[in-house]
Amino acid sequence: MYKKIKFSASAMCFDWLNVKPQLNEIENLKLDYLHIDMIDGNFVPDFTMGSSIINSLRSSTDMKFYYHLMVDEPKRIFESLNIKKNDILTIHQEASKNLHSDLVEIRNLGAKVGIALSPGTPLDSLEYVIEDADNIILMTVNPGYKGQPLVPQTLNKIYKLDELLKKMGIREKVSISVDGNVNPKTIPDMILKGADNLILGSSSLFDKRNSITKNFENIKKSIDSVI
Ligand code: S6P
Ligand code: MG
Repeated sequence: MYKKIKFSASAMCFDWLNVKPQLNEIENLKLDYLHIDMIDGNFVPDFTMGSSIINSLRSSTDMKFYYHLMVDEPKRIFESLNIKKNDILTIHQEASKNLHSDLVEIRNLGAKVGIALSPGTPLDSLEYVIEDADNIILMTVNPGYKGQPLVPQTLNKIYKLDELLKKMGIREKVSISVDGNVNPKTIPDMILKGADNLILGSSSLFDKRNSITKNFENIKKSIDSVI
């Protein structure tokens, strides 16, 4: 955490031939979460990490895990994950047939409860579940791939969600994550609009032009420019 902003390193953006040193570097920087994207080839047309890779990451680090399930009927795979207290388990509003019941199940597993919205999904869709969440991911790109351009309309969505949570008196309880093209150019506006958990991928922390440590310094500098 830096100036009340939390940081999540997106494991999908690891250089897979160089994972251990990268993981060590991230641990040394004391980032808040390792963000674990799971994709099932159905909700979005690709695949990422399965439970064998994820659970081997789990046994290599004490970092808190922040699961982002881009998976249809996500409750099918809850049991395959080695959930620990203080992990966040986030499912997509669009992917769950019985969203509220799945959120209750996440709570019962001991994880913090997260709901993700793709760029085209309105905030209204959270109306009857928002009180049950600890975290909302506003996708700022369409789910599925790293290195995509920002969907600019999502910036206003951050502001609207921040206002809504304040109006409901639950802003302190529910954190707002942004996911996709989060980097020193986009971060200042995202923070001014209300984002407080930055999911860092190929355009920032894993930008190959610099080391992870140098990239993180640049991310912090971009935060200094606004708060
Ligand atoms: C995308 C996924 C994200 C990405 C990350 C990529 O479906 O949810 O977590 O891994 O956002 O970051 P970038 O900087 O490549 O857009
Ligand atoms: Mg993600």
